[in-house]
Amino acid sequence: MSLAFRSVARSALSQRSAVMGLRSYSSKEPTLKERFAELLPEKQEEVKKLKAEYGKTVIGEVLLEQAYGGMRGIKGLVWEGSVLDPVEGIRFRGRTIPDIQKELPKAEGGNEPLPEALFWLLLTGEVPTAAQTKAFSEELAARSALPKHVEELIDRSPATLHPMAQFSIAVTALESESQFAKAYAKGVNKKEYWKYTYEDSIDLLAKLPPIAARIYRNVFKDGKVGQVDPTLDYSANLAHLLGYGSNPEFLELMRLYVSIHSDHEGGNVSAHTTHLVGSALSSPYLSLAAGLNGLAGPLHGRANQEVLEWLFEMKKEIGSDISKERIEKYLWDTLNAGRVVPGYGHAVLRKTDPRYIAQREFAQKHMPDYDLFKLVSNIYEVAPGVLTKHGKTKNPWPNVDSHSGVLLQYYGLTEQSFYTVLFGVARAFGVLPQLIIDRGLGFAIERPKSFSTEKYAELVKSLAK
Ligand code: CMX
Repeated sequence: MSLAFRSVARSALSQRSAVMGLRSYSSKEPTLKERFAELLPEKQEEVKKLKAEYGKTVIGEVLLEQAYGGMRGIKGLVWEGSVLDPVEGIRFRGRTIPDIQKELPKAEGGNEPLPEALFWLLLTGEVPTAAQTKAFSEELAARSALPKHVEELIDRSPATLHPMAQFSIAVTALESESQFAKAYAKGVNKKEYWKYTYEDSIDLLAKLPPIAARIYRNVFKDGKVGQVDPTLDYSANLAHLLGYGSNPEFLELMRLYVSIHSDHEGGNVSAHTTHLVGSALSSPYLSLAAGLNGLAGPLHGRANQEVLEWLFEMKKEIGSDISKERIEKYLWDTLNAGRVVPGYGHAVLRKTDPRYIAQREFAQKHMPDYDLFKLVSNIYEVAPGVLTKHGKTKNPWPNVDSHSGVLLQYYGLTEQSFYTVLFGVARAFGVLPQLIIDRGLGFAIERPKSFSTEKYAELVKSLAK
């Protein structure tokens, strides 16, 4: 961390202490990197002890159908930031979405959590103070400049290239900036890996809004992108760069959106891919780019785009008749055509996704009469019954992607092929803390065992005897 930034952070801390009449923390309250460094030895010890005492304890069994079924439910990953309960949904370091809405620092006059504070929580398990959060926002703004070659690469991408492909290319090209790759090439001691992973991760997080906005402005608008404002929080800067910064409600939406899309434990495609690629000691840039390529799939993050396309097709077909009977027929048409209902179902969840609920509550507060919201609400009343009757999906309830696009449409961000990029910016808040932890705890390169069908057949027959 640069000395210049340290002094900005410290001065923000002293201002807060002066305002609140508290003792001065200016030389005491640690920065995120300092706090993580303080906590790491204890965590390393905890993991070492756990492995020594229970390393040979059996933690699960694997059925043949799981090997052929996307490894669903097999325990084999370590992920510190969040755990997903099938019924209750996500908890970030033990906290539900309403908990983080209550406990995490907010922007002045705002109600939604600041994702910067969530990043801190995911990395350390601790809620930062308002001053620490502010200092972290300033640090991110200070690190946001893009190298010229990355700007040029985005500018040269054809408008017909999907925004997610452009996003992945730009993040990959940031590899030129990797402090981890440079330190590794110089033969740095492995105990120091996490420090370079940290620096790359914070730089990368900082650069995502200008990258996302450049893609958006190039593909859909006039190609002009504003400057990051060091006085604004991360989500406000993201909104400003995209061109929607003048609406305070949209700023709040971005804070909520980035927070709830950040982390969803380790087994989902984008999180697992980032973690897997990082395990080969690829830099955070290459690791996140790999994760983004997975997020771009229609069964994962791109479902937020698919939902809108499906809603528009439905509107074209059913016109103004958004009665439950008409919606039910359209749902059956989708299913009978051998398609999935986008935004419904989940590999782990077995109830309505609390991320859906949080967005629904936001809509009820800010856009109760919006026609697209009414349509989505009516679908919510009908689709679980239809999917249950259809009898295939294990979870007939809506997931996060079912609602996010409607909120963006309301505020005028109508280009749905961009929506997964916003998800990608948010996902970085979940997967980068884990990459830093992975290197801090010295996790091994991932290499599970695979067999051919012939070999599995031999194995199960011999076990069945
Ligand atoms: N509509 C129709 N059929 C569905 C369905 C849906 N929404 N969800 C699951 N099914 C089907 C599956 O395709 C599968 O069919 P086959 O047996 O013919 O292969 C069957 O039901 C069983 O699937 P499952 O065990 O319930 O679900 P999976 O864990 O395999 O898949 C998911 C989970 C999310 C990919 C799936 O529910 C789906 O395709 N949903 C629609 C796409 C979507 O919304 N994705 C976003 C998820 C959240 C995110 O990652 O962002």
